[in-house]
Amino acid sequence: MALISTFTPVLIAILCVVVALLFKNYRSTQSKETTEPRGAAGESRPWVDEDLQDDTAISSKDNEGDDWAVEGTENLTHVPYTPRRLTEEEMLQRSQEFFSLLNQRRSVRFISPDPVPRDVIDNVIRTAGTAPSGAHTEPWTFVVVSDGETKHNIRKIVEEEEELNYKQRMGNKWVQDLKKLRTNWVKEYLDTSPYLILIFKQTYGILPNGKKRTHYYNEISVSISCGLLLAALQNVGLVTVTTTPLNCGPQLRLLLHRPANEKLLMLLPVGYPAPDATVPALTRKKLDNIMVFV
Ligand code: IYR
Repeated sequence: MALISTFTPVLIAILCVVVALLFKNYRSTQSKETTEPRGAAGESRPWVDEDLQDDTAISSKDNEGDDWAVEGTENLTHVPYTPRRLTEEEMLQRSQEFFSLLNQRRSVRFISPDPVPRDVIDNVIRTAGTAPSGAHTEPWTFVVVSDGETKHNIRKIVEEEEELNYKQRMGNKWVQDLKKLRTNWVKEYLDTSPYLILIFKQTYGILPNGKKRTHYYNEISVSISCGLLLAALQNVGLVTVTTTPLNCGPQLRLLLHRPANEKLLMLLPVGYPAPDATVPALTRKKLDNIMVFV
């Protein structure tokens, strides 16, 4: 008894230290879980933002090994960047004009076969290629199709899959939600448009030495470039409709002889609107509904 009471303070002290250590350990695993994104298998992936994960995110483990290039050894110079600062009046005017221009953009499904100058197409693609990209990897390929037979083969692939999409894959609710847009699987614009632009995301790059190059955030990078492309088309008075043909990617990739690292992200038919083109009378959300100012 006497022995126990002599050692009681020591036992309590040891107990306190054990509890404190357990608590500290628990806290550090908790904070790791909230700051470090994890992959499906639970492995840590320091450069993948959970919110920006897409099917192209490659785990750090897959990214290692002899196949993959390690970059960053060469020294890239940094140069001054000093564009002229606009006056506030110029800013206001230009922001209004740019909004007005882009606010007139509509998705148009009736496209005229009238020819469009090739140089204009080259310039809008150049513009799309100015988009920012993960680690400046520029992970995009823009396939521009003007050949009639290829356009028709694209149409056959898309219509065959879209018919299945509408009838089987999309489900009643989706089809019902689209009724007001009057879309269906018949895509005449795939024949009539002077150009089809198929935008592929390169899920990884291939260097001249055959090594693979990680294309960080390739999906969001290519999506940004598509946004710039839409703005560039609007700027020259051409129309398009953003289409993401469900289940057509692999067949279109093979038809266009694109390599396996490229995945179809978007298909844009491009041209002038047909003289009898119509669009649904949609309105846009007001600023109050899309902006939260803190
Ligand atoms: N891809 C189909 C269906 C479709 C889906 C959405 I979401 C749209 O906004 C419009 C159409 C099609 O192109 O018809």
